[in-house]
Amino acid sequence: MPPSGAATQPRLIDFHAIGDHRGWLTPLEEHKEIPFSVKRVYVIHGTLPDISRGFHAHRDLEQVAICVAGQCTFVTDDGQQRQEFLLNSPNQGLYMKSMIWREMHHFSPDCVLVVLANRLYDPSDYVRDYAEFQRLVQGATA
Ligand code: T46
Repeated sequence: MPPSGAATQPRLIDFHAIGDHRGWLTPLEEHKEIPFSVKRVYVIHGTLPDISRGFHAHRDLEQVAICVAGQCTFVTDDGQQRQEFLLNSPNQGLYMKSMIWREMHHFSPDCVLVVLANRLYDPSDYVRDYAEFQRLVQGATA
């Protein structure tokens, strides 16, 4: 049996890059490399020096974040455990399910972060207050 909560922990997914004499191609298909149907894609780029982003959770959203150029770090928090992930490869994606607090730090100037999501943009899905996030996750496990 996996430890309680393990299924909802963020995790890195390794993609398979196809190489030939021209370089590399990394295919991403829904329900294959990406564990959900993709409804939305957004790109974070040109992040200014010493800027951090995120600082929220989502009530009902699955996402895979892929750093296709440069690097940045993600700090994730499920209310009990904080984890840090370095994203620095187009061949790896960070998979996050709902109710994971996330912060993004240490963007390199060339960082291009592509995020695939299973739902359209909905501002009401965001939990931007950390105390409220803690209340919601603790309520869910009580
Ligand atoms: C997340 C992390 C990894 C839209 O209009 N449509 C969109 O699909 C998104 C994602 C954002 N926006 C608007 C909302 C704000 O006016 O773009 C602006 C910046 O969004 P936000 O401050 O939420 O960006 P980050 O970098 O803090 O967070 C983003 C995602 O919003 C979030 O879902 O998980 O990247």
